[in-house]
Amino acid sequence: MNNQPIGFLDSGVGGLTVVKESLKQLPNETVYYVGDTKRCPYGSRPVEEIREFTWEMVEFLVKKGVKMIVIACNTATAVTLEEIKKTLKIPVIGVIIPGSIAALRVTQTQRIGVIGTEGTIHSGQYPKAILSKYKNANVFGLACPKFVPLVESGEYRSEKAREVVEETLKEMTEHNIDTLVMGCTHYPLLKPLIQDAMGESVTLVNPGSETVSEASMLLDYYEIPAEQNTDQMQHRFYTTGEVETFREISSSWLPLDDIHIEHIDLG
Ligand code: I24
Ligand code: DGL
Repeated sequence: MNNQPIGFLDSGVGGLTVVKESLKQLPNETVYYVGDTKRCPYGSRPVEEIREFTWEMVEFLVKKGVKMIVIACNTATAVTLEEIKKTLKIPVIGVIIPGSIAALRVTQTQRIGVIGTEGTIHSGQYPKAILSKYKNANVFGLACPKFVPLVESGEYRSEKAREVVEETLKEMTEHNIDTLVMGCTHYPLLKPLIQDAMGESVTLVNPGSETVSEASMLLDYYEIPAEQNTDQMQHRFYTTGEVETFREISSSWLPLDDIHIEHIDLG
């Protein structure tokens, strides 16, 4: 048993989609979340910047005494997971391997699409993870740089959003895939529009929820799950941006009242 928190990190607020899964699948666990909202988005930044910023968040969480780190951001996972895993003594997981395993689990044709930011798609980490488990799979990547701004504009249910999603994914519909990995924290919010654009025959995979399932298994493997939820557990959210904006988004998204949010400076 280990009641220390699990650390989640993300480029901003998108990783709250992963935290929501954690609150559901791991209700005994305390969440410490750091979101680099001031420097968000990471998706189109140079690899060197993504590395540096991600390391700053990792070091912050390690100092807070977390027992495990979940890199909730696909872009940060793509660029840094391997070196962070090698360097830290605590377990570190990213969203790409669990998302890839889930894609192979659900596909029947081994024709898999992956959508994400430019950083994630250009890294080639999703095809690498999928092909390392099944070399005859066909993996089709597509960067969708318009999707994050669409969600962050708050208009992710609008007619305009539907048009942007449909137009962007047109190319993906030509590959005859049966499975599509939503390889970005924000895309689960666009799920209904993505499903409509791809058609009912395509199964959508949310790497965030798969990652929390993997975290759950790892907690058991290392014998470090928290004991049955005591009322003193206190989730903490740290943002490099404005606390009030973070509060609006997190309180409308997460089933928590009285969210503890602090501003921090990194770098
Ligand atoms: N959703 C996201 N980011 C935003 C937003 C949003 N504004 C409205 N909605 N803003 O990401 C990001 C830029 N901010 C961040 C805070 O500091 C200042 C800059 C997706 C969030 C996924 C949990 C729409 C919205 C919302 C609540 C929940 C979900 C959602 F307001 F999409
Ligand atoms: N969190 C990022 C991801 O999952 C999306 C937002 C960004 O570009 O920073 O790739």
